[in-house]
Amino acid sequence: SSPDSDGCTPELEKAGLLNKTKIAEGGRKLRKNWSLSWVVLVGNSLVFFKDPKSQTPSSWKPGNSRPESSVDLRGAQLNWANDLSSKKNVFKLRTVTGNEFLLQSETESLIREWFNTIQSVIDRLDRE
Ligand code: I3S
Repeated sequence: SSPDSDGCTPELEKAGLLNKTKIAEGGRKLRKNWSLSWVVLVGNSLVFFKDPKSQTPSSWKPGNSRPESSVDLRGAQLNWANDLSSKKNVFKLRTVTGNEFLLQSETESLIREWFNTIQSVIDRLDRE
């Protein structure tokens, strides 16, 4: 059986580096500020960490891995959003609370995997 056969530990679905910017907070538009983010999809949440490589050596410690922010995927909406950026391979994630994020990768196959995996979590939560 799997190490999580009791279902108590949220399963890590995916992790990797993506370009990220928040574009709205509670429905209010924000100014874009793209940065590279370490993105982790675990359980019902998408969790963002600062890219370790963008930090100074002295500021980066393994125990320093406090998430920057976390997004509840229940009721969230996912849409391709190439009209919202000059960058390619961009999608928009909108939470029920009206927070909106753009996520982007130069690698099309990679961003498609992220889109599909996040969408499958949203679909699973919709069915609950
Ligand atoms: O959608 P926008 O406003 O054209 O987004 C661009 C700007 O946010 C720009 O910063 P400032 O104009 O605030 O200095 C960013 O540097 C660009 O990356 C934004 O556009 P893209 O097309 O990269 O999402």
